[in-house]
Amino acid sequence: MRILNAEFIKSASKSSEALPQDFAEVAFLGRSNVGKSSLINSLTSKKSLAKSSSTPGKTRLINFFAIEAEENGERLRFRLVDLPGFGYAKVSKSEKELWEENLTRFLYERASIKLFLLLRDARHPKMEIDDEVKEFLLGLHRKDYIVQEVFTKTDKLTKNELAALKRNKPDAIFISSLSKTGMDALLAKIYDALFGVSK
Ligand SMILES: Nc1nc2c(ncn2[C@@H]2O[C@H](COP(=O)(O)OP(=O)(O)OP(=O)(O)O)[C@@H](O)[C@H]2O)c(=O)[nH]1
Ligand SMILES: [Mg+2]
Repeated sequence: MRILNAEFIKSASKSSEALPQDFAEVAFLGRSNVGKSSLINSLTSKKSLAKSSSTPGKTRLINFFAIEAEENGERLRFRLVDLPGFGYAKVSKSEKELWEENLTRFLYERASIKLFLLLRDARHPKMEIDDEVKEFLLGLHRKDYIVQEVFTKTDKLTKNELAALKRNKPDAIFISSLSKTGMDALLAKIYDALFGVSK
């Protein structure tokens, strides 16, 4: 699959502000600073489509992007959804709780999300919070969706470290937004989850 065009549509702070569920969606989840927004930019080859920053907590809203793609001459449309990172400490407790409540409700209600990409930092593959989020996603009360782990920032690992991680996580996808690796594998996964033969 090849992405032809990508455009920002809108931001929402909660379900009630979200777009209608009229396209299949791919959601990007992960701890703050793990590289969600950067990955959206790499994947779409648009440098500043999603706002990324070295300061954690950059993305504070649910951001929707419209995608036009092509596979074997067939035109495809879907959306990418950039989400605020979890584990970001520099907001007040009440603000954090409200976010979490809004985000949790959004994830429960948003049946149009067919693929959850759970991003994990390749340098810290065993973080408990990431395992907890994975369990949460697997426990959503609906069918017909996929949870895919994606290890980010693989450019920061040595060849041997990366090989070992791949052995440990045979089902994961490994990407670097910096060196633009893993994009084809991820695009193939998105195609499969949203438009594959089983759909
Ligand atoms: N070396 C390296 N740095 C990366 C990569 N992807 C992202 N970064 C850097 O990591 C930092 C955070 O990236 P973002 O894409 O803003 O992270 P995010 O997950 O969207 O963060 P929040 O919006 O705060 O949740 C930025 O400084 C990026 O340049 C990567 O593949 N390799
Ligand atoms: Mg972000």
